Amino acid sequence: MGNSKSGALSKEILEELKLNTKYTQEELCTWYQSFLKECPTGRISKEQFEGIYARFFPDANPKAYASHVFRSFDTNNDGTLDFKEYMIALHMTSSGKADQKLEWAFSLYDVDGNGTINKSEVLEIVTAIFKMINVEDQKNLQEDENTPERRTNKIWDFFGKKEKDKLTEGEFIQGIMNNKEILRLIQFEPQKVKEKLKEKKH
Ligand SMILES: [Ca+2]
Ligand SMILES: [Ca+2]
Repeated sequence: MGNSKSGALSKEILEELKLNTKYTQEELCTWYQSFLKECPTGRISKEQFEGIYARFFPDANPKAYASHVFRSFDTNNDGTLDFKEYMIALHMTSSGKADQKLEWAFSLYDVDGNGTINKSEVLEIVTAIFKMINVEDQKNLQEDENTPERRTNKIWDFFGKKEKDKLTEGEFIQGIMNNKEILRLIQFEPQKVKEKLKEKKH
């Protein structure tokens, strides 16, 4: 309920972010100032968020992926990212702990948010990831993972699932812990995103 024009971060949010991210108070306040400069309303719309991705990936089509990432971080489901949601997103995609990242990955792949992942949800996210990979890099992919369908089949087989089966969060996380190949196949090089975000803010 703080006065958005004061430019100060509420103590509550500050404490929560200090608990849930690796950032210090000083860093968080600095981030908040640059956040307000970019988003004077204190909220990022889905279109703005997609715009950020579009700037980072000028040679790709990141819109679909960005919209899924946006959904997964809009935890109160109000159609915008506030500073807290944004910082959690930034922390998670860059330096979050492995188990936090896997929980986040689950919510990314659970497109309809019903608590399980089916094969068509995997295909939807993998298709969005493919739009981020430039054509030259796609040529270098292994044959059994060089289209969204093939990669989805491979992931689904790794999980030991049949066509109509579903994955629970526990199965999803355990499956990835047991097989690092799955981790490689389900993600889009978050490291690169992190570096680009850093370049932008500093
Ligand atoms: Ca929100
Ligand atoms: Ca689902």
